[in-house]
Amino acid sequence: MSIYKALTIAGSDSGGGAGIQADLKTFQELGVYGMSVITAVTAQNTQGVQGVFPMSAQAVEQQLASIGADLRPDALKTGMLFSSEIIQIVAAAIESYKWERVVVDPVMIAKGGASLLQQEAIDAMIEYLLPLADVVTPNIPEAEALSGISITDSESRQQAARKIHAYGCQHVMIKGGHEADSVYATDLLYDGKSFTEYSSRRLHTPHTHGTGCTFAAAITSGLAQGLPASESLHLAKNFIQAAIAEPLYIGSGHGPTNHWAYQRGQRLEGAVSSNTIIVSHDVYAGGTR
Ligand code: PXL
Repeated sequence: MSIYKALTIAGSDSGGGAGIQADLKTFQELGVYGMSVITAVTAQNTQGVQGVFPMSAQAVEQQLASIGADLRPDALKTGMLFSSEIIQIVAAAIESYKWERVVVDPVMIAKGGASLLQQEAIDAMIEYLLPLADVVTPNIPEAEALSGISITDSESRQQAARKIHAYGCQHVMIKGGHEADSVYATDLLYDGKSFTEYSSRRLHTPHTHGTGCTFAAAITSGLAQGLPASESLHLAKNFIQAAIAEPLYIGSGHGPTNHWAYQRGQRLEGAVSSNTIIVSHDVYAGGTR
């Protein structure tokens, strides 16, 4: 049996719901061996972020070198990178070790408003990291920050996707979780040629801490096992839908998603439950078919 290895380069969440912890749980659930390079330590719980402590450049570089010398990842994801210095170190490592199948989750701000990326680092992300990415997964505020386009409707979302794609990545997935639509959450994929929408029933719950990290980690797990990007995105959409549908109800604030839910659902039902059914369809530029 081949052991597929996935690497997360991200921040630690002491509360266990987001960041490195969410990524490693997701990798484990989806059958890939998880490795981590920690860029920052956050002190946080379900109530919010109480502290952010970036690692030194040397500490990040050394972790990357240790992985690079011995444990080639089959895919990797980046999450909280904090500064343009760390972004440049990470991009240089990806290039020099020729790591492939790169998912960039352009993490900027935590739910409560704590900054996880310095403002000037957005330019570094565009210049150094996005050209190396197979898949970039901004939410709507992140897509606006990366593209400079205010997203108000499906046309402006498509424009933003085109602009981000032009920075050099292969696939842009603009996530719809922050959208006003109360019935569906619709993500928009652009691969440089066509648009595809991935819709799922919107789940109304405050327990969505770590959703973005978990989604990107699930994509990375698919890519690590050799699935194409489109199938990895389907897998990730089902994984996150299950994780949100069955919250754990721990902590007094915004609780984490349930990383066990997808595999438990598969075992119990042998198929995706109605919560995890997703609809994907191609979109004609300028409107939905
Ligand atoms: O969900 C974004 C995110 C990423 N990484 C870390 C975080 C958070 C959100 O709180 O704490 C470490």
